[in-house]
Amino acid sequence: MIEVKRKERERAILIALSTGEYSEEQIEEHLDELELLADTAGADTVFKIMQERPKPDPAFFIGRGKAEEIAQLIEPNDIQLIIFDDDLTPSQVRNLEKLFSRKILDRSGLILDIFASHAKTREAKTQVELAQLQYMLPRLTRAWTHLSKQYGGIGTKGPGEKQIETDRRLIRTRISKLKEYLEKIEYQQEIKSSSHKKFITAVIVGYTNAGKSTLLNRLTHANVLAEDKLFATLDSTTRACVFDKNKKILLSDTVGFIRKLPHHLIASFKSTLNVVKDADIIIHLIDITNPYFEEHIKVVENTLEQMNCGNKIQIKVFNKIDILSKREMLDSINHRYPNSLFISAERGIGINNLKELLLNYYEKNFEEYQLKLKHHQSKKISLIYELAEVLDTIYKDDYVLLKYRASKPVQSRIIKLVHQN
Ligand SMILES: Nc1nc2c(ncn2[C@@H]2O[C@H](COP(=O)(O)OP(=O)(O)OP(=O)(O)O)[C@@H](O)[C@H]2O)c(=O)[nH]1
Ligand SMILES: [Mg+2]
Repeated sequence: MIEVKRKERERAILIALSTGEYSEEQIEEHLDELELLADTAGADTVFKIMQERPKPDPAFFIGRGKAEEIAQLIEPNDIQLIIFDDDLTPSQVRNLEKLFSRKILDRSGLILDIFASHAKTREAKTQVELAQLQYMLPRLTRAWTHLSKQYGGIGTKGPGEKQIETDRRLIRTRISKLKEYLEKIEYQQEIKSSSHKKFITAVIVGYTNAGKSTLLNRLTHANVLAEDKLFATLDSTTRACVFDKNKKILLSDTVGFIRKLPHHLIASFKSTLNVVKDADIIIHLIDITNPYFEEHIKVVENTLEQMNCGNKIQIKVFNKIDILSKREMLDSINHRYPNSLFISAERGIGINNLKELLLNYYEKNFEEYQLKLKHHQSKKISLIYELAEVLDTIYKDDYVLLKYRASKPVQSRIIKLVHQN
């Protein structure tokens, strides 16, 4: 990947189309969120524009007239970037770029750009590069590559210009290389996760900036970076959450969700998102102070559905109650979302209730067992080590006593295997 050094922040116009699907207020909120995304990517928003149309104009998305009107704003306001809240077709991008003579980005391109600059590990970098190439492939035109080279900055870093210039075929080859590499990672993770399976696993999911990493840190002293920024986390981190008497579950933090998350991203983040698939419990964390938290809940649930994880045990946990001004909201939310919890991950409020809930689940599903085996049955002894959490091993003259903890299905498996010859 080629990192383009940004000397200064870019100035942007944000544009959303109102087709009647969302209320005006909702679209304003989408634009506010787009502004936050732009800010994270390094752009200052100068204008936010909403255009009403029953459906997008195939050539100019917002219609030629409106586009020409906006073009007048560019020079006097020193605009470098125009960002649309919805995905544009390659031909809309071409037409608008010609008219504006500036870079055009859509929400997906902007999110990909942020992911590219936040990716730290080789895995995250590979996942982002794959998503960027797949996003770019249908948009590869001479005009596009020419313009992106000319402007640089937001939305133009990532898969190097070299590949773009050379050939689409090269990009396709690169895509399959990256896919191969990610499949390898996935395979290694599968091996790792099957050894994890002797523990109960929970994963924290939620809209970006809900406080997931803060909660992981609070429950496990993980020391993961948590900041007031969208997509601070791209990799998942797993740590043990320890209750008393050696009881523990494994807890993971993961990448945040957002509305209109590019589908290429979800597909390429498969190995990262597998922690969600493997989890026994999903902790769905919600920022209660965000006025649009109900829409966020829907986005997260839809994304979970897309990942075929919609039917897992889910605990809804409302976060940031320390700065909630309308306390009376809690009652109505409690009514609407029964069995949900209210916490402040940062201040440590309500954390014990969450721990209790997890412990309850643990105790319901995991029990302690013991088994006597002969010394020469070393294969069976190591099998128990593999499948269960061994708490104690006592060597006697004529037998070995194993004390261990396991889930009921694992225990039936152990009994069956131990009785086999
Ligand atoms: N007031 C308050 N702020 C919180 C609380 N929990 C988290 N925050 C703040 O919310 C911001 C986001 O927290 P993170 O833990 O990074 O959120 P995240 O969900 O991991 O975000 P991404 O990884 O970017 O998706 C940080 O500035 C935190 O300090 C809370 O209980 N109360
Ligand atoms: Mg995070």
